[in-house]
Amino acid sequence: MKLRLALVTLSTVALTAAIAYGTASGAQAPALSPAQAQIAAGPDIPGADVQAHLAQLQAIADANGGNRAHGEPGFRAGLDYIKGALDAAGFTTQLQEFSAFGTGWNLIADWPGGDENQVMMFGGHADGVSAGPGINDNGSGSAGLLEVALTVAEQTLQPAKHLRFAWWGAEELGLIGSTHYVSSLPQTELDKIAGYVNFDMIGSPNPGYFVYSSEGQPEGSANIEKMLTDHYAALSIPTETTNIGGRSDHAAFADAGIPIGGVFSGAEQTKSSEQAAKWGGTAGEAFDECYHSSCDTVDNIDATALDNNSDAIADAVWTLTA
Ligand code: DPN
Ligand code: CA
Ligand code: ZN
Repeated sequence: MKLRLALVTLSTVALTAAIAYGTASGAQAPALSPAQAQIAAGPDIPGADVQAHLAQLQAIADANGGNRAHGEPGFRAGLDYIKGALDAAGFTTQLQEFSAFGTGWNLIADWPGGDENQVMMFGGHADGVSAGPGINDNGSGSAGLLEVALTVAEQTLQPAKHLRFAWWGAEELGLIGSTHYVSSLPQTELDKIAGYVNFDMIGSPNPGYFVYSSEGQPEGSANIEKMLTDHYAALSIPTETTNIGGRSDHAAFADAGIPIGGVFSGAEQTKSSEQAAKWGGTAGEAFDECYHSSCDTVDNIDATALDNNSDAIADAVWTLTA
């Protein structure tokens, strides 16, 4: 009954959105109205709140030699900012130290409660390259995850599964932090992880809406792909699947047989004219012209993509832990 009502509301909203925004080429993917955002199980995350975290990460980079790279002071300062906010909100946090090209840390944040035998994880990397502040890569995923975690606390979410967030270190040096985390867990603990959803670059300035393909991934990944795809479809935001292979922190989980998924707004690849027609933005230019460079600042963010993808994180957290 509840489900049927939700579906009716959903298709009405989808239809309205399709009429309102049409398929005019060059149109921006719409920001969600509060009514649209409500059709998701998860709450509407205000984009401005995510941007406020990005401004903090930018300021931290500015105060620490211009970056948040592994082995540099800006990395730990950024991680401490995230940890401080989570601690104040009631998360149980832990810094997992590892050493590779110097000392690095993963930040693991557990939300108390839920079935400890079914752990659902959501994460992204907190380090950047040394060339710049790393705001889209991956301040964006880090900030979206943080704001969703703070909303979990605000709403005292009581998920059926146990909810765990992670901010990884040393991704840019070869997925070192996430690989260390997975290899540090005994098989009995790995068996309890129901899934891992990754958010690496979610506010690209010339954005695409990519959902990680479940093809060739562990069984169960298709459910995550479908949930994310359905989220955007309900909002009339077209998506493409992407085979990102081993390019981010889901890889170690996939190698351990854990279901994975994720969302990505594009990096150095060029947006095609077909993609520009459905997503807006500029064909023939990279999704992120500032990928891994000094200009990956707060100005290198599409506010609408950041907001839409943060809402997708929230929906994923609420839906996949239920
Ligand atoms: N792994 C990303 C980076 O940090 O450089 C780039 C990337 C993310 C590529 C997601 C593909 C998919
Ligand atoms: Ca929102
Ligand atoms: Zn990245």
